[in-house]
Amino acid sequence: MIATKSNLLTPLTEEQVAQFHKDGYILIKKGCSPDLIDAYNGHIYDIRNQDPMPQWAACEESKKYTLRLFNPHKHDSFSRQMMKLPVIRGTLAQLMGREASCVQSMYFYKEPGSPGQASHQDYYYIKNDPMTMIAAWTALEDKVDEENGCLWVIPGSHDLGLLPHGAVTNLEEHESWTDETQGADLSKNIPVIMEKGDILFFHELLIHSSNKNRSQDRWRRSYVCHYIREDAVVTLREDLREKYPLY
Ligand SMILES: O=C(O)CCC(=O)C(=O)O
Repeated sequence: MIATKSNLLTPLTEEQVAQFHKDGYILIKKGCSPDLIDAYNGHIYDIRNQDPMPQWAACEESKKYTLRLFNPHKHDSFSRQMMKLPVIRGTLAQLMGREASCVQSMYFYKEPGSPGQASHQDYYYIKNDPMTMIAAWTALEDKVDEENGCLWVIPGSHDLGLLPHGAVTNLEEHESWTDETQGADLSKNIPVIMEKGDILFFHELLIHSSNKNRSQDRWRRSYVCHYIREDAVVTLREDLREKYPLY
């Protein structure tokens, strides 16, 4: 479905809410305008193009535009605005039955040749109570597909509960420092092909992953934020306790 101005705060139909609960995810096409995304990509580039880089974004010179930038929403007002786009706020409120708060953000550069993330469930990394977490994954490239390392999901896998996670098995494809879901039927994985401005919402127990960016020259930038219901709390991660409202 396409978000229009009139339905930004209630973008989903009842069928789509039901589809999210059945599949564990829902894709909103053109949730964010391409102009805004171009401006945001330029802004993120400028952050690390400063000399010196701001303390919160500092990294080795050679890694300036690689992999991911953690929690820009905590330090950067443009990232906070992108975190609380009306269409995101509205979708989350419909899915959670109440307003959401943001607890984590990541800007992925995922440059050509860079690895993806092995299959996992987000709840494994971010325990929250009551369990209400949903991610919003915004595509920041004209095309995000199998070649440049799109997201893959196993529809309905959020109904399996939390599965054990262990060491990553395919280091050619995936980052080594994360953990991988064990016992999942990976033959059920499907790619989520997206265009600039599309936003994928997915449940904290949905098994998802991404592969290496195998393209020659196509980046796979994306902005991913994790939200919990406004009355919920992150329980174990001290670093993600702070909640950022969407209004
Ligand atoms: O975008 C990716 O490659 C992985 C993102 C992801 O798994 C997540 O945000 O939980």
